[in-house]
Amino acid sequence: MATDVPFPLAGKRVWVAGHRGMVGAALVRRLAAEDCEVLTVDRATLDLRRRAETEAWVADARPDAVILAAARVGGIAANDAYPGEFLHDNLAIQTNVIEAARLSGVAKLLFLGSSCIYPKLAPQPMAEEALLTGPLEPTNEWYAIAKIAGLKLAQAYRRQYGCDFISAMPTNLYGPGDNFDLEASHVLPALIRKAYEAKVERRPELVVWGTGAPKREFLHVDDCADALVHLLKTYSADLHINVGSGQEVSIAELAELVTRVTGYEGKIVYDAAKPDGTPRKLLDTSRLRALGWAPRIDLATGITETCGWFAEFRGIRER
Ligand code: GFB
Repeated sequence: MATDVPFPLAGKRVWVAGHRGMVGAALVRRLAAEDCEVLTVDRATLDLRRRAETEAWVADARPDAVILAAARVGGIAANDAYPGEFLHDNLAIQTNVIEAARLSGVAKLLFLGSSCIYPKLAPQPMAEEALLTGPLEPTNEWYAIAKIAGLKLAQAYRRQYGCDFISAMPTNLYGPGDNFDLEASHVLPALIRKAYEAKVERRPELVVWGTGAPKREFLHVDDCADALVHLLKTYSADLHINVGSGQEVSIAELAELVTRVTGYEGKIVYDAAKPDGTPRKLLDTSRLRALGWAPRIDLATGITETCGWFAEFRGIRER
């Protein structure tokens, strides 16, 4: 069966669900270069956890395509602290949006998952086939279970109803518009904020959670949005597709990189009482590359740009 079925966006109405988030905002920026109409709706107008309201909104808005970037997300601490919300909210949002899309005859839907769907000790790099081959990382199993259910729902709707619903699994993302709340954020925004604050307040130490040994792959959100639009326009099959950069660093290397870019000269210390999470999470992106997509933003450039964005956003003056 052909997987490269063209879905031109010209003249289409494309709903970006979750347009206020880092990924959704990047998608809106990326879609501005396409000849399509981008639809968005604020959370105050529509709570995607409410089924009837979601179905009514979609029926009224009549999108041709949906990119499901709305989700309850967070870093290792937030995932661990709010398992009920991470499981419930994500199950509700994705079930409601996918079912509403089916009922309204949406021609194409792209569901977004995460690289944490794969087993904690999956062979690296992790190919799409690694799904459901072993136990999950406990700190984020609630989120991972929700995301696995979402990709399975898209698959099930393809099979039962013939809906052209596909799924993409992005690696750890970063970039402008990220969440910089130290309790809820992912590692990169946390380190950027900690480094700037430590520098401004002339603190002698910057605390990094865990041992510094875990490795993570990072992809700039603008590269991610570009890959997602590429998949929306060209890919149509059951199998979810990994979206990554191949750029993997240890948390210790990442901390060094961030302190270099921000100019923080104090000491980096490790708080081993905080969890490391999964030891490694590198995606095998051969499929995406074979579909004709490659990343453009290297990690050092992306971090420098994100630091600049954060400094401007927070009104931090460089000296
Ligand atoms: O980015 P992060 O929170 O998420 O943490 P995961 C990655 C690594 O960085 C862990 C370490 O080993 C953390 O202990 N780390 C060091 C820090 N300092 C910090 C800090 O100040 N803040 C944070 N947050 N981490 C999440 C999942 O896993 O990744 C989600 O929980 C999702 O489900 C997301 O998949 C992409 O990469 O461990």
